Amino acid sequence: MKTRAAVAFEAKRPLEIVEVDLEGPRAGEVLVEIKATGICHTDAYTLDGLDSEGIFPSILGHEGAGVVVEVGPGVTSVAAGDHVIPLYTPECRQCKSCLSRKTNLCTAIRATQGKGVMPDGTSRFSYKGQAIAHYMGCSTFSNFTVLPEIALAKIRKDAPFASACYVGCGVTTGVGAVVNTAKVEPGANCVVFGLGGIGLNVIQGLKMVGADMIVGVDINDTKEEWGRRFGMTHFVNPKNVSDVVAHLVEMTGGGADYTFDCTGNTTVMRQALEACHRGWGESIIIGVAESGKEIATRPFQLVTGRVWRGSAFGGARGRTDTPKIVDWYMDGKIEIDPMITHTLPLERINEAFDLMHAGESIRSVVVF
Ligand code: NAD
Ligand code: AHE
Ligand code: ZN
Repeated sequence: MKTRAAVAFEAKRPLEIVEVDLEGPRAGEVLVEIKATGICHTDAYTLDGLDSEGIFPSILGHEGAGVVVEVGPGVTSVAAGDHVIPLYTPECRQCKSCLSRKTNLCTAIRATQGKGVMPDGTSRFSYKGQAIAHYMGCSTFSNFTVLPEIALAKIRKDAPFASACYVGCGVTTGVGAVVNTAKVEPGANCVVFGLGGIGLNVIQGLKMVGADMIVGVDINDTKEEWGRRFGMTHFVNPKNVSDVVAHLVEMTGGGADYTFDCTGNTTVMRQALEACHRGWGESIIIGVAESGKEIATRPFQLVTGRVWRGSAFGGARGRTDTPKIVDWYMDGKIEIDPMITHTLPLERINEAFDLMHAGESIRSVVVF
């Protein structure tokens, strides 16, 4: 079939909206009509050529929601008409990682996913006879896409696609980092670095679990109002203080119980670790750093009890946890709608990247 898609033909070039060819689902695969997709900073980072796994040409997008159109042979867990969220972190429930119960990082199809192909090693997308790579196993910047069955979470049908899509990455990543990765307890003092589409979801997760101080740190002063809107209690712009770590340690009475990096900047990651309380403070790295960047700190920071952790997709087990997060939204436990600052048609998707780079959006959503 033909489908409209925004194709990344080359790094650092705007996406082009073209009609691509899409092959139907093979065994264990599902054809999905994408109804809405968010634009995450990770899409921008890959388009900017900063992703060591970046492949071109490819169809980016990993924060979608849609409807199952057709299932391939052997598919049993979803059927035509089901509403689904594509999962860049699938959940096979059979691999060593899934069975360990220690991680959400299912390894069943990670190798082929990273190479931009389906588990059988081939792409379903092509343009003028040339294969186009899938992205993070999702490619939600296409009106129709094909995914492995294990990479689809079935969600309730009354959830609007234009907000449910955000659960496909940003909401789950932020709220999940609090609930699943850090397991923040009521009364904790926390610091969130970077108040964008992820950081604000960390903030609303912290408020939900009853954190005490929720300090937001951002170089963009316009983010203060956004942070307070979702539960932030204090704001710091690092440009206004001489030593941001010392300032945060002082503010939190010796250091934070938990800090979260939602910037992807390795200097900030160090600050986040060093703003933790001696003896027990934990820093969660959520931000994705540019290819080639490394983190550093004095080992003494760890010797004296600070802990560095990472969190991918908020530690959520996609097929199990994502539908529950959609329920939290539908039940009013968490908010999504106010964070969706811009809704655009596919033809204007490049504006979403411009808005993000200018710090003018929280989340832009493309509605097909
Ligand atoms: P965003 O662009 O919406 O927000 C980033 C925020 O960080 C902005 O408000 C910006 O002003 C702020 N910032 C930038 N530099 C800063 C600095 N030096 N100090 C303080 N604040 C600074 O991006 P987003 O969509 O929220 O994504 C944030 C990061 O999380 C990205 O690196 C993205 O790739 C990553 N991410 C990771 C996961 C995961 O599973 N680990 C999932 C989604 C996104
Ligand atoms: N491809 C990059 C790493 C990118 C990365 O860390 N991705 C996060 C999700 S970001 C979503 O917006 C993730 O889930 N990572 C786990 C995984 O298996 O990819 C690189 O450095 O090569
Ligand atoms: Zn993302």
